[in-house]
Amino acid sequence: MKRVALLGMPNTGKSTFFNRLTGAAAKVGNWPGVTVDLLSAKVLLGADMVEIVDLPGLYNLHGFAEDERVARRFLEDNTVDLLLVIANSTQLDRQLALALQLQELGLPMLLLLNMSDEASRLGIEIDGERLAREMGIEIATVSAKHGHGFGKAKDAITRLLSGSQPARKADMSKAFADDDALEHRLDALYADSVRVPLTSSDRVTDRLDRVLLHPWFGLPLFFLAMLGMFEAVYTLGAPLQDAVAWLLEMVKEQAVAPAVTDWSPMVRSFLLDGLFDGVGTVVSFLPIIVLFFLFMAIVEDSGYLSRAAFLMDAFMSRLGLDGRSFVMQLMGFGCNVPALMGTRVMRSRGLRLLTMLIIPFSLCSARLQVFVFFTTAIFEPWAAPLVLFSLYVMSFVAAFLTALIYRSRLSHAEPLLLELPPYRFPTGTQMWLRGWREVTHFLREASGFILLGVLLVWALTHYPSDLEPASSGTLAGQLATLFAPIFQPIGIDDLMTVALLFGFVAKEVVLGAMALIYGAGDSHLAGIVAGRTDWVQAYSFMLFVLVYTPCLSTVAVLRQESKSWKFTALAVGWPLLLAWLLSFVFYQGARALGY
Ligand SMILES: Nc1nc2c(ncn2[C@@H]2O[C@H](COP(=O)(O)OP(=O)(O)OP(=O)(O)O)[C@@H](O)[C@H]2O)c(=O)[nH]1
Ligand SMILES: [Mg+2]
Repeated sequence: MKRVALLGMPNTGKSTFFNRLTGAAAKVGNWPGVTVDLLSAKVLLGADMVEIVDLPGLYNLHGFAEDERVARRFLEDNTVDLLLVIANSTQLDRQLALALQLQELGLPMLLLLNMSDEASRLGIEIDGERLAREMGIEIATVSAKHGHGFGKAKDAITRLLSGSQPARKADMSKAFADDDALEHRLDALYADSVRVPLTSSDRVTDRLDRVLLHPWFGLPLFFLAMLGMFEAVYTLGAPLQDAVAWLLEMVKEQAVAPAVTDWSPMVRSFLLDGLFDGVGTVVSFLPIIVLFFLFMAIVEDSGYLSRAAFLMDAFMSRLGLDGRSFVMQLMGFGCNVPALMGTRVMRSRGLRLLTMLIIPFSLCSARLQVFVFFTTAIFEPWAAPLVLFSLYVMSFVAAFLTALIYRSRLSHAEPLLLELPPYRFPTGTQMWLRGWREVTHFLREASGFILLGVLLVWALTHYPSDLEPASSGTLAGQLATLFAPIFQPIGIDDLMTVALLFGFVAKEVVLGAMALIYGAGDSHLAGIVAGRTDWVQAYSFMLFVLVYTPCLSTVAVLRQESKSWKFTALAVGWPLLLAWLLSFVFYQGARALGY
């Protein structure tokens, strides 16, 4: 099969073009370093099935950050039929250098001048034909986001691939060509083909930045925006979640239950109280998750995250981190796994490990489910959002505390060169793709981990079968008794202990497990939990869920990215200890005060 590799500097629209060409849903975001691993998809071009590979952005071929290495290693190890080099038309003075370097590799190449919409808005004129002639390659002008020029670009790709030359490997020895000569050629090309008006700055971006990057108001505004976003997710999402729960209950009562009345009680109990309630409870949170990711998509794609990195950089450096660590932390609020992988953009190992150590404290969407459930079940409507917000604050407290403790052991001296992209707003299609990505991701998780977790909990709570489910004689009950000396001092009772143990696998399992343990679907679960738990116990439980290991996937990624068992052990052990300590202090403190 023919192979096309997408290369270019970070944040030039490679993944956007990839999605348009292949119909895939690769993650797109408005800051450098969104793609950190290679991603491929197949598409029919002309008569050939062609593999398109989306690669992490790279500044030049000598780069040594982990994500840049991914791109270089790919070129070293694979034959490529066509290099698709993508450049941001508004920054050709810098972007052409990489194109020239890549040209030296001796592979067939098509240069895409992307973001033509922004270039023309800024009044930048590019003589593409002249540039193509002088560089001796083919060039197409496109806007990957809006689609201008896409048809022509696709035709050019098809045509260049139809040549009968066999695929070749890049000649990496040429990658280190003479930089001075290259610089010289670049200047000449740029002067010949690009016209930039005297004032070409983006006025909207400048104006917005004057407010949003204000030395005093910048940070408070950012936190206000974040608070507003979480409020919105909560107020819009909670009713939707109730609606889904109600719908599932209807289906269970009206359709599923009558259909299985004749089956043996054991199988019926398993299907209704196990599978349906367990998975249903988790699925009912889907609206909240999707809403959350859509809001995140806006924050991320607008370019506001890069501003957050800029604003927080000074503070983060005091903790031994930098602005990018803060961005990863925020990314982690969606899911910790991609955030951990995102640290590949950091070159210093110390900085990378320290950032990886704090990311798992980010209150990810799986934990959000548990907290939304508990806050609505236990607290008054006016208090619930505040309690939720306090957990976000605790998430930062745990992370910053950890950084303070470990910064001297994982020190670094990597200066942060941050580029602030212009503000951009996602199109409807981009939002749709994003939502779809999250739903499919969630359902994949649901069909794997969650299903397995629910099955296990059901087995443990229902065996031996002659006992009351989840009573102290069952396997689950015995397990809880075993751990009681650890969890009693922090106010977590037997049944919730079982939920916590399974939460180690994935936080999505916690609510499913509770539904099984208490023998109730989502709509009844809240009442039962509220009857058995007071607010101090509930908060202690939430604190523990917030801080201890998020899920097995994060552990796997921590190991894979750090390549160190010792670090992985620290990244699992320390949060467990911290979770217990925080819950202990809170629980015993609150009880001592008479609550
Ligand atoms: N205005 C405009 N924005 C674009 C265009 N193409 C991409 N973008 C935006 O540019 C930003 C970066 O796009 P990505 O596709 O994530 O860029 P990338 O090159 O894959 O970035 P990395 O993976 O970080 O290297 C996103 O906000 C896109 O919506 C375009 O043609 N015009
Ligand atoms: Mg990308």
